[in-house]
Amino acid sequence: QPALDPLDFLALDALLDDEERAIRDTVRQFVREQILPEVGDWFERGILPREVIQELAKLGLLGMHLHGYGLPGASAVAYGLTCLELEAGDSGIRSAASVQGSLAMFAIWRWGSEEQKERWLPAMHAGEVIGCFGLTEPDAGSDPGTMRTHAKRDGGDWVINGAKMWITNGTIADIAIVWARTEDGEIRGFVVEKGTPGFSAPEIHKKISLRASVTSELVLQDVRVPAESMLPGASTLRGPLSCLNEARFGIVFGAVGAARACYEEALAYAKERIVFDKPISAYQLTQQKLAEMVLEINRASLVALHIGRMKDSGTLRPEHVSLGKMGNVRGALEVCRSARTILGGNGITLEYPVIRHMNNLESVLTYEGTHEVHTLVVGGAITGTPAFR
Ligand code: TGC
Ligand code: FAD
Repeated sequence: QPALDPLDFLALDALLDDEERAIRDTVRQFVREQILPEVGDWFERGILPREVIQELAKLGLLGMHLHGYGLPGASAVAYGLTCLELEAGDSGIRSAASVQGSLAMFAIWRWGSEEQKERWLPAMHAGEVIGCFGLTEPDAGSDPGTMRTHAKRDGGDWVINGAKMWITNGTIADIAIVWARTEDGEIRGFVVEKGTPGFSAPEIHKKISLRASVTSELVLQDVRVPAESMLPGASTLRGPLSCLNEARFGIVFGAVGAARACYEEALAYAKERIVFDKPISAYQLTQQKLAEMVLEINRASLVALHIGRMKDSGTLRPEHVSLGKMGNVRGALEVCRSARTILGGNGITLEYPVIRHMNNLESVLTYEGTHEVHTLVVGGAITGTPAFR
């Protein structure tokens, strides 16, 4: 019998096809060569160099799961594996890709006019235009239906007023998809270009999570945009929520990447660190931690892969994605926290990736629907009784 692979305990690699493995390996190599040597420093300095997004574009990863308009049309599983490998680098890198492809591009791809699609999608895929997605507001996060940002018709234009909060890529974005309520109570999406008078995107500082990611406010004061900048297909909350399904799907996979990175580090460390004359990997308590990590990573990988196959076969529902996000992000946080203890004092420095991943996952637990929101989505689905209100 060949030895068990500690990095693929259940031999899940065999569940992927050659193309999926090839995409995964390409992204994994990119992360090893171009992200891992730098990302601790970016995290410490609180920056995400714009060139990183250009590199993601060169690999064809931005909007890779969409088709038409020169987009690759990759499978959901291939996109998921890409998110997994990017997040094994840092949640901020996966965020950059998922905001561009699953939120900003998807909003235009799903709800935009032909002109909007042709104008923006190829340029966004090429990384020439960076997008952000503004749904959350200072007083409307889990309940986006209470948004205050509003758009008023004025001749052939719309005039938008309001504020968005916690918007990934806001400050570096060339266009923002801004969701606003119209006078007749609809929820509409608008493409707002950087430089439009009255529009600004100041960066949010002092974060201690997702530091290798730009997070911003969007401020809109009498921002006048032409009628053609409105996405014609979406008129209710279903518009933005449909985009969230896409990004949440990426997180189901991505969280596994963060967990795997912490487990790998903890395993290597445990085998080398000598305490009381033995490697700490030889102690039962450490082995229990490592065994629980392997269990969680394999369980989460199977859930992610199954959800990916459901998406590819057209049977995936938003409630399934909620279950996946709920379980996989919580599980990844447990893995990372446990890995941190194995590293002892070294577990709290950026010399090792573990506390960076652990802190990042606190954002991942909250954004794209909090753990509680997804719990209520699943609870509502199994009982038939919505409990949000
Ligand atoms: P509810 O009355 O249930 O629904 C309103 C309309 O939306 C439809 N809908 C969905 N459509 C598609 N996908 C889904 N998942 C949907 N959920 C609901 C629904 O059918 C209805 O459509 P229509 O046309 O009949 O009107 O809505 P509600 O007001 O009760 O709220 C439901 C709730 C709480 C689940 C939802 O609002 C929610 O998901 N809240 C969490 C908000 C959230 O996730 N925000 C994320 C912001 S973006 C972000 O965090 C990016 S992080 C990026 C990164 O860096 O990676
Ligand atoms: P709140 O909605 O105020 O929730 C506070 C607490 O109350 C949470 O624990 C929540 O689960 C709980 N709660 C709420 N309702 C209930 C209930 N019915 N029952 C029980 N508990 C409940 N948004 C965007 O639009 N675009 C982005 O690009 C984006 N990027 C982000 C990046 C980062 C780093 C972060 C941290 C956030 C980002 N967000 C973005 C915002 C994110 O989606 C919101 O923070 C999230 O949806 C939660 O909203 P909130 O912060 O207002 O919390």
